[in-house]
Amino acid sequence: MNNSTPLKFLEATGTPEADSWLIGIPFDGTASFKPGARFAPDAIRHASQGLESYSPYLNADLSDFKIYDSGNMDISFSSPEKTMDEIYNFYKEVLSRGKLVCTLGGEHSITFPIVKALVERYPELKLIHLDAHADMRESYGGSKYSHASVIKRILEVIDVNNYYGFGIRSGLRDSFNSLKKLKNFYPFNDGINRLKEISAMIDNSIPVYITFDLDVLDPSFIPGTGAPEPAGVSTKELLQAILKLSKLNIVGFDIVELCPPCDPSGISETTAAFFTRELLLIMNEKTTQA
Ligand SMILES: [Mn+2]
Repeated sequence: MNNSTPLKFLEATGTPEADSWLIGIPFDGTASFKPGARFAPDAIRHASQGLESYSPYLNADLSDFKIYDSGNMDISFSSPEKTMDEIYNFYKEVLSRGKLVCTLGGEHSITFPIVKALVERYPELKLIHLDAHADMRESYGGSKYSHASVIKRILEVIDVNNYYGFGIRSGLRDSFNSLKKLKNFYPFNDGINRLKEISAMIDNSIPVYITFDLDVLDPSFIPGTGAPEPAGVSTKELLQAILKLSKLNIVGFDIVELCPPCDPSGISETTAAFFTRELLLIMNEKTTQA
């Protein structure tokens, strides 16, 4: 951890003893199209200052919970393998202390080492994947840890029946053919509608992790992503679906692929901060009710 990030996410002013940790991973070392996700964690924290800590959608306030913003991980840029090891080791340690983990990426490759650490703690972990892209390439740009391979790697460490993919609308034919064989693959914008039925699909006692690639949204709502893909859902449509996650036992989530330099308007980082607030509240509320 370095301490060069004085700005915290909204009311995430807790100490390391807090139940929830918010962790920035400023990594974009495998970005295949537009780099810049390394700037996302701090951009999200900055944009959060323009939002309220209270969500009228959930009637909940971040100040009701203890959340520790641990700053950004001090990661290597020399090789993706090394970075993946650093992330895995860090999350193993944090999870051994029983923390819930909210991660601000960074590009999507960071999700693999997090899920690897999580599934060792929660073997029955279910993964909810929101994305425009399949991310099922065996390797890309010379690395099997590319952001374009993250779901391929994850399906090697979790039971494929524990994977739930929503909104995917881009990928190779082979990637779609592989995903279509899975029990819980809900592509295109209709898949986001199916997300509204998630509490009927997953029992509320089972640990759930959400990996939220912001490019699942239409680029007109969020132009600041590393690989924009047209014909996605609106912010409002996605919010309506995400609010339905509140019945689940969420043990962590990440928000990835924000590319602040790709959107000088700042709307994209505000949108990322908005969904971070909603998911933080959803994750913490369930814990409090339990
Ligand atoms: Mn994507």
